[in-house]
Amino acid sequence: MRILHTADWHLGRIFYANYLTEDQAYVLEHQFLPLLKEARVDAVVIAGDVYDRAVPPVEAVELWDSVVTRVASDKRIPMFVIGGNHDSGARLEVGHTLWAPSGLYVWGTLRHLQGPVIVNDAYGEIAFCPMPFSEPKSIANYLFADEANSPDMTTHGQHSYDEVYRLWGDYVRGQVPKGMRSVAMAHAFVSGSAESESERPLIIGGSYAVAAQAFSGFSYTALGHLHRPQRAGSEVIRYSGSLLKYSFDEAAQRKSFTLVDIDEKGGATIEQIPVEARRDVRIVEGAFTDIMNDEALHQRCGDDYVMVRLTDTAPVIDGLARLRSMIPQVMTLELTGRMAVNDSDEDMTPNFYHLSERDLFGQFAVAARGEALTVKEAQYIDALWDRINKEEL
Ligand SMILES: [Mn+2]
Repeated sequence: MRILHTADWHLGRIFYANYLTEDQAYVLEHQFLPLLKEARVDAVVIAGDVYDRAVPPVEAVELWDSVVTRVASDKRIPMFVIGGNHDSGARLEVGHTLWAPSGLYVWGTLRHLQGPVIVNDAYGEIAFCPMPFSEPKSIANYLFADEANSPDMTTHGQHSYDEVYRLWGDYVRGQVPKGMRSVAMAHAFVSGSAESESERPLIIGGSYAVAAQAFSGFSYTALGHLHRPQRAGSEVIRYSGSLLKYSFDEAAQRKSFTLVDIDEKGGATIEQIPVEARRDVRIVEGAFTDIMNDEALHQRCGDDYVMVRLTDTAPVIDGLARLRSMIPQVMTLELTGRMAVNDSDEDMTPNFYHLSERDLFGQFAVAARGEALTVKEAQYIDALWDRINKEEL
């Protein structure tokens, strides 16, 4: 059986005031959907964070609707989806009883978990085991709701993810008929894995790390949450990574779809298909005039989302707007040169507190353009200050 594992689509995400829905639609239309046929995918797993937030924009919901409809109705490929910490699980799974007969299985919460869904391939049966994102206390209640003597999984009154997932893993494995191949799906932070800036902590305070052992014994575990594609404690316990780069610290990452081939004996082999995004996310570093004059660089950047790090130690006036005239999608500017000066040379930082507003502005003019205000300019600024002061009163 060939499974396509993906996660963390974050549909409806905003990147520096820019909706990424069109970029997401581009990859899903031009790569994801064709790939299902080209690579002869038998099942799709999405391991959480379908949406970027609990109440996503309409365009994001429409994109989701259109993609799952085509996978289920046109291509007739079973699709297994769990909720992540960005999703509203309850909203995500609305309609699940109607969808399941079409092969679209969605578990946003723990409420309708009823053991694994079993799918056949040429060698026999494979169990797909959902573990949708949930608070550790809810998971503990779900696992031991019917038992009088539930084990104490709390440390200082807090349920620990690690302990809860260890027991949950045991519980889920116990639901898989003996000897059957199995695929677990979870949205969790496995200890030792590498984080990116665009992930949101699973809980505020407390530990949300889970030992990889919670997922041992499955033929494959499809993880979501971390945005960098990576293995987590074993070759067959993996994060597919996010659909696109969602922060500048991911600029150097290669996003991918993960193809997983499960053989007759439950062995899994992995192939990563690089994501072909419409726009890349990149960091450009250098001196302002060099960047402004580098036509080859402007060409290379095209419509990519760019962060510029300026190495200039002198201030650059209106830098962002001027850079955007050459590289349209400069999203943000970092003044690394200025920061370095301020860090290393504390004595260079004058004490401004004794200066009046007018003197301070005069010094700013000198620093910004290398010459003092002319008499006419000074008069104009004086008049402005008078007006501001009056309005404040
Ligand atoms: Mn995520």
